[in-house]
This record gives sequence, structure tokens and C-alpha cells, in this order.
Amino acid sequence: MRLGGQDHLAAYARISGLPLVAAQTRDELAESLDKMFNLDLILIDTPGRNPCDPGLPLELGQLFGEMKGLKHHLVVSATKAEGNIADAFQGFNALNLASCIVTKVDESRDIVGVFNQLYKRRVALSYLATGQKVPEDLELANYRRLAGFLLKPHYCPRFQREEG
Ligand SMILES: Nc1nc2c(ncn2[C@@H]2O[C@H](COP(=O)(O)OP(=O)(O)OP(=O)(O)O)[C@@H](O)[C@H]2O)c(=O)[nH]1
Ligand SMILES: [Mg+2]
Repeated sequence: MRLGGQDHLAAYARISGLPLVAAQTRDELAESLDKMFNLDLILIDTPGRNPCDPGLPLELGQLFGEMKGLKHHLVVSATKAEGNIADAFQGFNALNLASCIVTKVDESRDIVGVFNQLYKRRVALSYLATGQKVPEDLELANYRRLAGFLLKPHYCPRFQREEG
């Protein structure tokens, strides 16, 4: 988590009316999950990691390995170059992804990179984020909707004129 990341998360929890528990280690995570056994849904937000970090597979294994009932969702920004998106899928490969959440569709002039990678890997899509407002700018995703953004590239109106 970046500096201030926990405050950020606490603010989201507060506005969503959800309880928030912080865990620093696998044991703390397991202990918290045990206490929440009767809840229908628990969302676990992990700190950002460099997918190219050679220690990442081991770290992910130590954190989540053999933990039952988890579904992993990879969050990918649509503004990233395709190669970086490919690295993200490769880096988190060990997790057996349930779905991908695509963010910053609103800031991405074209989403061909993320679209190519999702399609190539046959990854399920769960949500799209199209702005900074939570929860208004989050929407349930499907390939038809994503293809809509692909076919109708978004151009920033302020920059359009400069490009002629
Ligand atoms: N415009 C726009 N901004 C977004 C979108 N999604 C996230 N952001 C912004 O991007 C910034 C980073 O978002 P975070 O959710 O903190 O990103 P993160 O990847 O979880 O960051 P770490 O937890 O530090 O790894 C925030 O200012 C968000 O408001 C989006 O879909 N559109
Ligand atoms: Mg985060």
C-alpha cells in the first residue's frame, strides 16, 4: 500500500458503511478471516506490487497459498501499454485469476492493449471503472461493453484540436 493508502481505504470503508480490518501478515489475515466466517462477502485489498519482482510468486504463495475459498481478481489500468499489461498477467499468474477489473477506461485514449491481453488469455471480466467517483463510476463489465470502448476510442476534448 502506498503511504496514506490505509487512510484512503478507511475513507472508502466509511462511505460504504463497511467494517475495515488491517492485516500485515498471513497469520493476521487468517485470524481476521476466521472471525468473519459468518459473512457473505469479504473483500481483501492487497498493496500494489511490481509484477516483474522475482520474489512475487513466493510472496503470493506465502500470503494466500492453500487458503480456502478465495477468488482472486486482478485490477489492471486500461492506460497501460500492452506489454505492461502482459507483465501483470504473467506476474500474477500463480493466483489462478477468477476475473479482471479494468480501471481508468475514462483516461485511456484506446483500450486495445488491455482488450488484446484479456481476449488472448480468455480472462473473465468483472468490473470496469470509468472515473474517480466511488461507487458511481464502477460498472459491471462484459466484453460487449469493453468492445464498445474499443470501437469508439475516447479522445480528450482538450487535446483533440492540437492533434488536428
Ligand atoms: N480517472 C480515473 N481514476 C481512477 C480510476 N480508478 C482509480 N483511479 C484513481 O487512481 C488513483 C489510484 O487508485 P488506487 O485505487 O489507490 O490504486 P491502487 O492500484 O490500489 O494503488 P496501491 O494500493 O497504492 O497499489 C486514485 O486517485 C483513484 O481515484 C478510474 O477508473 N478512472
Ligand atoms: Mg490499492
